[in-house]
Amino acid sequence: TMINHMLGNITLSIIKPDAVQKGYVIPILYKIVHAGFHIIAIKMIKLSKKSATNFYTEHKKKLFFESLVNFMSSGPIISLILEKKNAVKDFRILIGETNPIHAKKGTIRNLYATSLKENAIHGSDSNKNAIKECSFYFSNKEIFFKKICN
Ligand code: RTP
Ligand code: MG
Repeated sequence: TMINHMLGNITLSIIKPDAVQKGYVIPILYKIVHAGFHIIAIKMIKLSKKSATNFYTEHKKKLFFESLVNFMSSGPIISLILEKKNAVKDFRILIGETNPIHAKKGTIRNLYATSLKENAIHGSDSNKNAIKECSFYFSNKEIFFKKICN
């Protein structure tokens, strides 16, 4: 399918409930676009506990899992598919370390995150997971690839 052809050039991002609630959506989107990422899909949704559990299933054995699921389902989020060469790697550089204490100056987590849990933004951690996560939030009809005619 189309999305599989984009392997290496797309990533899935989520502006998390803390950042949405604090009014950081526009400043964060501005930084993302300014860094050269193309928004090819976007939606505002509130995850149920069940969908948050499914999305973070790889972490289900971790001690912080329940707290993570509660947080991610606590309010609206913005889900995004971003297109750029080397999207996954470059985006994780743009957002910074998971714990904002360790996030480099000027990164999104340095600017907008408040704690390890309320860390403002998500970015896929591998090209394979990016494809999986994009399909979790978006159907083919909701994705508008830049490189390819729609
Ligand atoms: P994300 O998946 O949200 O982009 O974050 P990440 O790759 O940088 O970090 P990951 O290890 O995948 O963890 C997912 C989210 O779980 C929360 N977390 N809490 N020890 C803790 O309390 C702890 N560790 C991680 C964070 O919100 C992290 O973003
Ligand atoms: Mg992760």
